[in-house]
Amino acid sequence: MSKTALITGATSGFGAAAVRRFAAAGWKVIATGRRAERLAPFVDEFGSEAVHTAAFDIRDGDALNAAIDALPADFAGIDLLVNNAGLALGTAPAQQADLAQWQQMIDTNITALVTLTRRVLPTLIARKGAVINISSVAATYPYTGGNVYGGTKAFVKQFSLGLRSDLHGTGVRVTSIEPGMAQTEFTLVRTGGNQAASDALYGDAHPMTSEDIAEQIFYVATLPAHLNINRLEIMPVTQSFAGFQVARG
Ligand code: NDP
Ligand code: 8X3
Repeated sequence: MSKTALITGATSGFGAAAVRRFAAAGWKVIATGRRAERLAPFVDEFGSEAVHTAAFDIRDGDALNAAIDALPADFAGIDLLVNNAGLALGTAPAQQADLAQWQQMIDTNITALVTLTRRVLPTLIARKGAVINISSVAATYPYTGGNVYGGTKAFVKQFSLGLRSDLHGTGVRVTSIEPGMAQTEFTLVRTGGNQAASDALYGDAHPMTSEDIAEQIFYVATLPAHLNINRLEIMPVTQSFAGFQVARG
């Protein structure tokens, strides 16, 4: 019998590639995101028996619960939750940052993620399923302007480890995947639609692709049931670390 994955943030980037990777491998997929017009093509491509779509703003707890309540029976047995929906907004230093942008990152990357996880956990426990949370290298390595975004991803990383602990003995697996630079709509969103900034960041840098990350998600999800990767940090070869900074005078 095919397994079922619920993948958030499926309208773009990692999430869209993951929907295709899992559906192509015979999984049933629940694909979510706000842009319904980006979800519909998955049904055209894979069929309504393979992909169920639910368009809602993940920050809206009522809409989230309604989408789970409305799952067709064929899709209600969720075996894998991929908490991928998320965003960075802005690169300003904290002292100049827009508080509304900080709030949106917290609401999306943290509050919505824990709300959906809490909602789906009983099903995952009943089915000895798995949670894959998309954190970031920004969870571990601070950079200027990363402030709240990095903080939200550090939460996701630590929440994942905490879930592992709480779910001890249930057979449910939990992994925090922590990617570095990957070319998606991430930078367009972060810069408010600045295509030149996005092109400048990724240009000639051989960043990771959405398919690279989808492949890692699929790999983690399809490991033998007795194995749990706790954290998976992954970067393009072209990206590494810089040193500390010192202010003088
Ligand atoms: P994209 O911008 O391409 O995709 C982000 C996805 O999140 C979209 O499908 C978007 O859907 C969804 N999303 C955002 N806000 C909401 C919301 N309020 N309600 C529902 N869905 C929402 O970026 P990526 O694919 O790169 O990002 C996926 C995840 O990977 C994010 O959590 C990001 O932080 C993380 N990440 C990205 C890295 C990168 O370099 N690209 C590196 C490390 C981590 P829609 O707008 O249609 O609602
Ligand atoms: C996205 C990667 O380095 O832009 O999470 O923060 S980074």
